[in-house]
Amino acid sequence: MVTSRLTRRESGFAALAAILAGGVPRPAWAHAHLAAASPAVDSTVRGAPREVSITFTEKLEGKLSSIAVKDSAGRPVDAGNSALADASGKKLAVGLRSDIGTGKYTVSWVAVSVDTHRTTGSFGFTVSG
Ligand SMILES: [Cu+2]
Repeated sequence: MVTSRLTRRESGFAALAAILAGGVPRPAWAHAHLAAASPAVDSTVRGAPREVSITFTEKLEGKLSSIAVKDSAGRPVDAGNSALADASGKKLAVGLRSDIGTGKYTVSWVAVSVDTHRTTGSFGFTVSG
């Protein structure tokens, strides 16, 4: 019947409205996601950067979070010293080897936020001469 179908649809809207209004927990929002990076995501920079840093949307567990950087052949070029970079708790940085040349690089990150949720991602940047 048309009436009951409408009622069901209305209750569906009510549930959706409750979710949008914050009526249920939203733990996914506390996960750490990339907010900004240096070099920037998909950017081209002149000359080799000395480090790669990423600022996340949440505070991180520094010991469980890391950044790895590889050249286009898949060789690691980071110094393996990922660590929180400032007092915000949201910025992670890793040094780069001093001898990296021009080309494309891939940054892969693992971020464990203080609520222990783990997120991962990757992006590229290019070093021009
Ligand atoms: Cu979370």
